[in-house]
Amino acid sequence: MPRPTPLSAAAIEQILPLLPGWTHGEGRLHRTFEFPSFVDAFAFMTKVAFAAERLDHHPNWTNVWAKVDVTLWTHDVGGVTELDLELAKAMNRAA
Ligand code: H2B
Repeated sequence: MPRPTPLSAAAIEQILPLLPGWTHGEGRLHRTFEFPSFVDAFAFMTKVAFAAERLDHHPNWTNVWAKVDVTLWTHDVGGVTELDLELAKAMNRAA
């Protein structure tokens, strides 16, 4: 399958209002999700795991108790692509 191409910083900034909570910098998208409990955070991560598998695109994330810190980029092209936007949308839906 052909790999997507990195989006320009200007294109990402234009799309960002459609992705509440996400910020952009240095070729990455970032959002911190906070939940009422560890179980809620883990349920979110489980939902997102299935979405990530469906997309064949996976988040870089860390979980500390009820917080999930997410950074998205497309590793093999070294920037943000449509796949990251799709995964960010899926994460907002899951939260
Ligand atoms: N996820 C992310 N974030 N970046 C990638 O480049 C990537 C991925 N590559 N998930 C996928 C898997 C690739 O390894 C498979 C073979 O398509």
